Amino acid sequence: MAREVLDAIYATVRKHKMTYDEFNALKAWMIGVGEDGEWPLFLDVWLEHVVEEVNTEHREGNKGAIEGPYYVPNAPEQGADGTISMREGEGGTPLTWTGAVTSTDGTALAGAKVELWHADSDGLYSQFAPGIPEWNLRGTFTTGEDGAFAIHTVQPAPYQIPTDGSCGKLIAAAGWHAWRPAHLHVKVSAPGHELLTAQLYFPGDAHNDDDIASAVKPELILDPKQESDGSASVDYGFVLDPEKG
Ligand code: MBD
Ligand code: FE
Repeated sequence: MAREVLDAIYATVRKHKMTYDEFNALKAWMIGVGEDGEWPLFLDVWLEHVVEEVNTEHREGNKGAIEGPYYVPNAPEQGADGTISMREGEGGTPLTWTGAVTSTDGTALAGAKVELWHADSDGLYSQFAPGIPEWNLRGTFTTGEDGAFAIHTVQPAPYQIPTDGSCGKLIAAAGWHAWRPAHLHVKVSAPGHELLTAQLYFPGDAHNDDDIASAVKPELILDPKQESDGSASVDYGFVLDPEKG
């Protein structure tokens, strides 16, 4: 693949007759991405969605989405019906999310893991933004005998790619915007089944149609109900593909 990537770059250089000023700006920018620690962000925002696409197109079960740069394994276990770790007075609309994990043949998957991580109501992730307790809004839920789970959390805010780093410079130079719609990240796993990495979105978000990371799919947009107490509730389950033997 390296040969083909380089050939594609040569074709672009020839087509646009890249100047030395442009070549030197490219070098400085790429060095800056490394200095800013933004290669994971760059690759996940602008490349991962195609990798996800070609690796999951065979699936009959749930649609997935990119993992992104902020997953941390082994988040605290909260059982089949539990509340994610959060601060006293955590911002955001409380959300109760119920669902079940099943196999493509409809069998309930007991003991399946639903790992959930998401931004807070400022669009920030624990373990990556300063000043947020470890594991905040990160948890592992395990389905009961009926494959069901109930998760209590809060709705996240939209996420803005940092504008002060090298990825921000690219976005500004290209005239793009820096936003991802509000989203919940999940990894859903069960023995004998393919790991599902997905994201769930909220209806009406301004960036569902133009996510900077190109990771929204219509099947992944939730349909929450507003409850009289000001909270929201949603039912959304996962269908996992059995591993091919
Ligand atoms: C995120 O929160 C995210 O999910 C992705 C894919 C890229 C940047 C930030
Ligand atoms: Fe994210």
